[in-house]
Amino acid sequence: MSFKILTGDEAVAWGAIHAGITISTAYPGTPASEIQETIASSGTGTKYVWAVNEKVAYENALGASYANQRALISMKHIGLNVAADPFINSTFTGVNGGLVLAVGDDPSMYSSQNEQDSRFYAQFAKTFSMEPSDPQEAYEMTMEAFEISERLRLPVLLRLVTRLCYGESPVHLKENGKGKNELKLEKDVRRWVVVPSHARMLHKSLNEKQKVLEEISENSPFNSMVLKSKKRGIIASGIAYAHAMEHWDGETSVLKIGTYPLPMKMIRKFMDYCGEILVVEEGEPIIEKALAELSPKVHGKLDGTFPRQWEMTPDLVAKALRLPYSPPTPVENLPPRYPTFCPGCGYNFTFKALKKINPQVITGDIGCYSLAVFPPFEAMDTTVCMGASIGMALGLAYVGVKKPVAVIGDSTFFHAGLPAMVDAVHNNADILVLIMDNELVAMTGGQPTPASADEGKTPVTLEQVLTGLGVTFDVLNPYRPEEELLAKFKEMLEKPGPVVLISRSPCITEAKRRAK
Ligand SMILES: Cc1ncc(C[n+]2csc(CCOP(=O)(O)OP(=O)(O)O)c2C)c(N)n1
Repeated sequence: MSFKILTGDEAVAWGAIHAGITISTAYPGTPASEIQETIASSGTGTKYVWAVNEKVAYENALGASYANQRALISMKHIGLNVAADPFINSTFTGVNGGLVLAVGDDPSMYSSQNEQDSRFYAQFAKTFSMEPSDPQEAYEMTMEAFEISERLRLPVLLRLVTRLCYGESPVHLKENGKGKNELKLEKDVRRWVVVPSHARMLHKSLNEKQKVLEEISENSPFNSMVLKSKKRGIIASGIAYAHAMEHWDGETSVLKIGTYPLPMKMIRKFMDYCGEILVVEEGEPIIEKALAELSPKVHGKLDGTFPRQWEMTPDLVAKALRLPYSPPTPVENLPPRYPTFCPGCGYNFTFKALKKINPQVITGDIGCYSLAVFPPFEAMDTTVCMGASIGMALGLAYVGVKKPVAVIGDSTFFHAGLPAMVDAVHNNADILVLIMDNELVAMTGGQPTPASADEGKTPVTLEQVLTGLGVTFDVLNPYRPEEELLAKFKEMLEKPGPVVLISRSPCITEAKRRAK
């Protein structure tokens, strides 16, 4: 045993390494990117792949699992919307080598477009999920998740949240992890080819597995109960359990939940024992809803004891327990300060020029350039999800809006913009696509894009892709005088049909980091 101070993300990475993974696949997204970064810098030589998007990352891992290898996939919560298709179908096919999907939820949306709760996805896909309450548990659960995955032949979802991902605590590590599985290709088309006749049988067997999932949950060491006061009990899960324990009086009964499907026998026993029950959970009232059906003595988000949205905090727990707490002090009389681009970043000049051009509508996308919505630029009308800039510009053009401008980053273009770009060409749609190319994924910490030549990779450039699509394109240097930028925008906007302008300026923050 050795001992290290680790964040939740680091603990998951080390758990996976010690569980004998052969490969880790990911697409960056806060708060989960550091799982893959930890594997990359672990010095263990574990193969890691930054895939073009979450769907491909998931499929990479599923392929490895098919060959009996253990694989970890990591992404942020909304990434699972992109990977939902293979994730859900893989609960039908099942897995061979252990497959663990670590998903970082972001309550309060510190760096996200929504605060969806990934536990729903595990429920929806009818598979097992685990929710660590601290980095030690994140490490142990990750290792156990691989065991459960191989036992059930199902992918296991590890639900993480921002506080857990970035919070640090001491973790005891097992020195020698498990060795790697033997590489084996055992073909079984009745499982792995989900044509309807096979899929019907697979759904039946997935339903039959549910009892085993429940038994594992019922007997899991990650669920535990302290029976004390008969009057009052707390049921808490994940990081919310840690918040609840900050205020534990030593008398209140406590049921800690770490696995799903919920250990209902344990819960019933606890509910029979206790009077009033407070449910403390991060995200949606999933546990609370299951209990509210059993008894009216349950309090939480459904009866207004806690807010329905935003992050659970130790203060909210203290308030619910009628203990002293310190509400946040409102900051008054300060002028609003908007987040903006780094000084010297080429985005400053491109958006200044675009604002002067004043197109009828600018559909935006997700990345550093989303900040163009704020003053002084105010040059973005929509930002919905990755890739939506081009898809929505198409919709606008189809109904007669004049030359919509879609603004999208280089990584986002590869991730989800490409299919819409294919449609743009196919439908000869009258749009301008402005690709903000800073040669990496800046928003999430500088991960590579498919155009990167790092570590012996073959760069797939924007120019290659656009040439292949046969679309008219040009490259803009945003550091040129503004008249030149304006002239280039005007020239491109006058061209009929879909046109692309690549505004290229390497990320200045990354350049500084590399220089150091
Ligand atoms: C489905 C999904 N996956 C991941 C993310 C996290 N994320 C936010 S912006 C972004 C990409 C940014 O890269 P790029 O488009 O190149 O723009 P840049 O930040 O470099 O300007 C990512 C991966 C997300 N918001 N949604």
